[in-house]
Amino acid sequence: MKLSKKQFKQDFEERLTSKFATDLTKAGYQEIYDALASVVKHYYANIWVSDNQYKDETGKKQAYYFSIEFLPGKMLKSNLLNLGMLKTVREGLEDFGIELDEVAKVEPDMAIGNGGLGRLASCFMDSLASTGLPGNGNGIRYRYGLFKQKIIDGYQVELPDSWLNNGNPWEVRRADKAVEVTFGGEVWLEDDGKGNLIPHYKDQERVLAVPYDTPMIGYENTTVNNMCLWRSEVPEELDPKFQNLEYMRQTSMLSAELYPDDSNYDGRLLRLKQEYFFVSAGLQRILHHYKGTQKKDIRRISDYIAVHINDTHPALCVPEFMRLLVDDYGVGWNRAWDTTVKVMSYTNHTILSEALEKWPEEMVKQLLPRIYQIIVEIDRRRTAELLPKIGASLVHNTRIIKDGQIHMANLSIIGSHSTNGVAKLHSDLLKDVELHDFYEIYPERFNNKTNGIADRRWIQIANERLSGIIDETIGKSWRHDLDELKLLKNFKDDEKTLEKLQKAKYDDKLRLAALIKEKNGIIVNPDAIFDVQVKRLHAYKRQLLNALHILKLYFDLKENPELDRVPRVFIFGAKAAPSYHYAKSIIKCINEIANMINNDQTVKDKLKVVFMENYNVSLAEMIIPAANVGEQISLASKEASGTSNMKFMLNGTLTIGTLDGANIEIFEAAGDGNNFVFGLTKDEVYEYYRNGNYNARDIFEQNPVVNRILNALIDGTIPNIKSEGREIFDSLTVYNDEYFVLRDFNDYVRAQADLEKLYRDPKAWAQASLMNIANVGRFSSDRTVKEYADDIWYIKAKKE
Ligand code: 7GP
Repeated sequence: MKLSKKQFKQDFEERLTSKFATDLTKAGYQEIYDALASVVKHYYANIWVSDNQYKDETGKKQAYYFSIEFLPGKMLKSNLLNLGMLKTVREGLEDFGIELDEVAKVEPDMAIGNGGLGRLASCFMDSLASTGLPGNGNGIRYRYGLFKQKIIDGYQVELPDSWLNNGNPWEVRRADKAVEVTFGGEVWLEDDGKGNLIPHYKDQERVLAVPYDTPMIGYENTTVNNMCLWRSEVPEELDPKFQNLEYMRQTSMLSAELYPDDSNYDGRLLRLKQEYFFVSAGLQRILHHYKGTQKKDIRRISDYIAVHINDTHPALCVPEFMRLLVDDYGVGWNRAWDTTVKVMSYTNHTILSEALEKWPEEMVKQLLPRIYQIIVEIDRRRTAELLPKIGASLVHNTRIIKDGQIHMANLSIIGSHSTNGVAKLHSDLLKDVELHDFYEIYPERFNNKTNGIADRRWIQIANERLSGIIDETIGKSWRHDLDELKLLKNFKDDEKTLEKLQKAKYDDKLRLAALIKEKNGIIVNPDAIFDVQVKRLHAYKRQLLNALHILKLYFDLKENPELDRVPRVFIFGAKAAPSYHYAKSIIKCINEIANMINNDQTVKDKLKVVFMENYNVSLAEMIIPAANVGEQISLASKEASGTSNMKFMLNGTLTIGTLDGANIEIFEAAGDGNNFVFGLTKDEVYEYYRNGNYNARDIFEQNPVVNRILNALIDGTIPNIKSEGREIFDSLTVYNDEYFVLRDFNDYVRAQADLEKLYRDPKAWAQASLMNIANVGRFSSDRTVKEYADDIWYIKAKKE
């Protein structure tokens, strides 16, 4: 959008005064931020309106991405960038003596998601809009986002994230579009005399679902999609039975908290309620809109609408869509089923069995009686149809209702036309192992969609310096098409370009070093290798392997302080799930190891360890550009894809990693020698599973280095980790090291040494870094969403 600096300054000043009855001399940052956001909203509002009109008039097919989590981070700069006014606004504010980056700090991180799955959903939102694809989000507007992490005495402490306290300037509350979602009560079917079974209800609990729309603005185009988030409220006219405080409390709880504590029955029930709540509200709105604006035959809806089930949390889309079609819109069962399967598609994001959702039949029956009936009917019909064709064992293994549980992945696969994994290796594992029985029955439904990242946020916003250098070197076309970065390959031997890249990295390291000093009070050496592991804390991601290697380096230096070592700064960022005890013990150990090492004068600045608290999207934007090395060291087969690996690659960071998830595709794309690969392969891991012959205790006893390090966990060498050190020691030596940390240790040490060797040759390192950037194109989520659009959703991009 064309906007002059003069116009902007005028609009901004006026808005500041009209909104807050103040002026530039007195306004605080919160007021400045709100006024600025409000001006920006004014700029995009018309584009949003026209794009909605365009969508309604053309009636083109749209996709709806149902996700119980989104992790957008801050939106101010990304909206400005996408509207093409970042520079103008920055300069306009500068004229007033205001720093845009200071204003941006006021915005809370929108964190209504936990990690990879939620962040991917937000990358997709950005990419859908930026590629002109009509694709919208549907989720929950949690009052409290992901907890804020504090580190106190080395322990993780969780604080509530009340991100809405100062309002949210980007959202629009659409009270007119509220719908009702119902729970519990009784349902029975009565024949209407024409042979149709009509459901009748009694004593249902009604909840009002109010949508809040947030625009998803495309990058320098005219597409604005919608992320619709639902808030639960008490309906105005309430049955007397529900006019009590407990009901009010429960209703507001529904959209209060991201992932309620699921260690007790009430917490689990609440989670199931949340799942149905946003599914039902979202589908109702889609259908109202379809009937209202398009006036088309409901039986042709699959030509106009695609609904995506992001992991199994929205799996109730399948029976709810059936309910709406059959009960509310009078479509016959067979036609409705055919339509549902065409409309729905499903992505699996993990093979870890604890994440495969199942709900007790009884719970579903009581909370969602009609949905339960429909699931039973889907299961019954399918079983009757398939038994004669494929035999009892395959049918049994793939049933939706089994052992008193409703299996949500089974429901998702059966009720949709597409099931995909998120990287090649992961999709193969789904076909060959985890979901093999389904693959036998529905081979055509299985496909791969390797993840990607919204490159605009992860380089144009996070790393303006590097972006500028790339512009100078190859022009700006890469900003619209990340594949264009391949032009950088022509500069692999160009000393000037390599120097500039090195300088940019160094400056980003200085920026991070300053932040580390401010937040952690630790002074780090910017010439050191910045070696970063940032992601959720989980045993399979093996932060522990990283920590054990740090201990090795430390003991080496203690023994020989003059050792010729490239200085290292190890940086961690990780939240542990509040009830995940073992993960919290690892955080405590890392922090105590950091304390011990950072305060030991003998290692000087050759080794530092920094745990940055409250890792989130904004912190990632500071840390990732400054990384020389990114750690992607999960046990092969466990990380479905990973996406930080792609963000690092984009920022010229070299990866040290296992042959897991998307690492494999990254190593392939970057080319041999440009990253550091180690560890067991997926096949070797499965070989151990088959033979049951892994023995971690042997390694502990026979490898003196491992022995020394593990003993340090329990012999008082590392202060203040008496119970945590013991817990971790036992997990490795008594409980046989579930994630093969000790098995991969030696090869990890070897890869770390290779890495250090390459770092001593700055030119070779810079070339490898350049090759990572140059080959990152295919990891743009623009590519990923285009594949979803072409192969799964059958939606088409708007032509500008
Ligand atoms: C994550 C996977 O662990 C990660 O490998 C992947 O990159 C990401 O999804 C996006 O596909 N999974 C989750 O965040 C998650 O919550 C459980 O999975 C359902």
